[in-house]
Amino acid sequence: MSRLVVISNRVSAGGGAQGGLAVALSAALRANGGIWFGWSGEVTEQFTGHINFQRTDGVATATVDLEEQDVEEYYNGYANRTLWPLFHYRIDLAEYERSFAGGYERANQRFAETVLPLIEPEDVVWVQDYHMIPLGRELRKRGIANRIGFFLHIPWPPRRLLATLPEAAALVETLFAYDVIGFHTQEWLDSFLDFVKAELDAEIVGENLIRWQGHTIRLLACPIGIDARAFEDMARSQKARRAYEKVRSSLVGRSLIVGVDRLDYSKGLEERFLGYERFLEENPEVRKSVVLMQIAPPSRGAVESYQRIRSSLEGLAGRINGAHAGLDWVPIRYVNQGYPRDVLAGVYRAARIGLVTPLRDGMNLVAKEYVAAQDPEDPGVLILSRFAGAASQMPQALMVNPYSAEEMSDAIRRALAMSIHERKERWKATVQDVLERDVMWWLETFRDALEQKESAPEEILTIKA
Ligand code: GDG
Repeated sequence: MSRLVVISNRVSAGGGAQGGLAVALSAALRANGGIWFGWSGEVTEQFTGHINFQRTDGVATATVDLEEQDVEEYYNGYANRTLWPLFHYRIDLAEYERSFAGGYERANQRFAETVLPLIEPEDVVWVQDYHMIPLGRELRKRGIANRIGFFLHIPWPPRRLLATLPEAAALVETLFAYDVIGFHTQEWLDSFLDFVKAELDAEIVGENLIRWQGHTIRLLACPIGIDARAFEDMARSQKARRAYEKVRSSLVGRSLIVGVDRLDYSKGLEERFLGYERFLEENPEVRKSVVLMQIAPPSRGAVESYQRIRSSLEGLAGRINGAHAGLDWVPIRYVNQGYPRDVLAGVYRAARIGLVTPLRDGMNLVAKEYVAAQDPEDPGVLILSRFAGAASQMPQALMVNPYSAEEMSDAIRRALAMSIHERKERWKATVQDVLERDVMWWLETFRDALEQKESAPEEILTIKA
């Protein structure tokens, strides 16, 4: 198998506290050699392209520092204030600034320039996510003829929303430099195709196959998974059990509803609190028998919309607790910090309900982690937003529209009343897919597509005819 060169904004190889993606990519890099390249997260006065090489747990990494202006315009700017809100359907929050677009282009040119000497002729190159859409094009301009793939971890927006971005067509066209473009779901892939058909001069030459200036590009719907077996084991570990016991004893017999999300407006936290408030109001007889624990470690604090959501949530949690709490019960435990993964696993297992209600999410790994952490003899119920990519793989979850407080309230009531038989049936169907399509499945599926050279589209059409 060819060596793999992974390129992503941040590099997180090695260490015990990694998420599933880092575990899988590290495993692939360890097995076949290769290198993981990206931004160090550090700022330098003047960009020099100096590469910091490291080897962590057998994985080679190469990182580069960026200038303050790059970080402002590329990372805090175009990536997090333009593309992230736009791709999550929030054009009300998206900021369109030429300086952001310019900084994004410049940073991607710098990444391409820096990684170039590390790529060997037989390598396959895999670029990750929205920070680096034009990177493939920049590598091609510099003569790289290797197979290059791109995977988008966030949704692809509907074309009429995307069209609000001034340079949308030019940006999307840069994706044609790749050999394979991966999305989590068919829905995101279809939205991409929609835009291409309406706005760009490319031919659709087969199912999920595009031809542009003599080059064939394969589109792939390939949902990311978690390191499911390891997560299951983690949920039974001693540290997880300690967390489980601690949480359970603090509940004094009440049922726990858990939410775990980066503090981000796409995760629907305000709507979730309002849905829970509705449940409290509509169900006076059972309301004191539940507690909502929302774990929400802050993220992207340099961006104003993230500061706003933080204070708005604090206000909401305060208001709901103020209105409903009693001497011995507080309805929401709002925790603004992160925990180690094994502690999270124990908390998931202690929760009767996993409340995963993003307004829009490429996939959502918390839904899968919650399911993997459950006790097979007494599994909890997953309440899942129909707008998360994960919904397409988890039809046995209780599906809700996160914009509807009433639907959320109904789902909580239904989950609390659900018989053990129904809980087990639903959980079994859901966990099976979580285990089968885990993160290694995702990696291998994408990689197979990337390694496989397309036949010329003319041949494909002939065969079909
Ligand atoms: C993007 C896409 C897509 C959360 N709090 C803590 C903690 N976490 C971990 C969770 C989970 C991860 O962070 C979050 O993953 P999500 O998938 O939910 O969301 P994003 O961060 O927005 O990720 C998303 C993903 O990329 C992969 O393609 O699914 O749609 O938006 O693993 O457990 N981890 C620890 N402590 C915490 O307090 N250790």
